[in-house]
Amino acid sequence: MRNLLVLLVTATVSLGLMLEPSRAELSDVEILFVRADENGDLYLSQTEVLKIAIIHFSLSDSNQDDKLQEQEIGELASSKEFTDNDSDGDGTLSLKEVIDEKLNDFQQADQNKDGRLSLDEVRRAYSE
Ligand SMILES: [Ca+2]
Ligand SMILES: [Ca+2]
Ligand SMILES: [Ca+2]
Repeated sequence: MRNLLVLLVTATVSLGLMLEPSRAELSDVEILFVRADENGDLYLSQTEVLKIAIIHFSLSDSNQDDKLQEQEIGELASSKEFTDNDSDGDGTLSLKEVIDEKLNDFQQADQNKDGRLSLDEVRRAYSE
């Protein structure tokens, strides 16, 4: 799950107008949530999660070969998660491998199985 969230939170988070000015500090989870919740219904649908993942995939794929090499995902690659997600073992992550992982994470995080993630569910997944 952590991998999903780290992937979603880009290095340069600029939320600007989307946040209430009174809240000085938002946790990473809240920032991620607001960014991903495109229709603003306070739930993350699979589509919303995958959309962010796909956008992030193309942003990370700097040599545009439709695979993520270790050097393209930086710190993430040093973890066991990289090798776990690399299901065909070619040393890179394809978009399909990334999406499979996201869907898997999504299902695990969706504790009440209503097909969407509430902020609480995302928080819980994040803290695991
Ligand atoms: Ca939503
Ligand atoms: Ca690449
Ligand atoms: Ca749910």
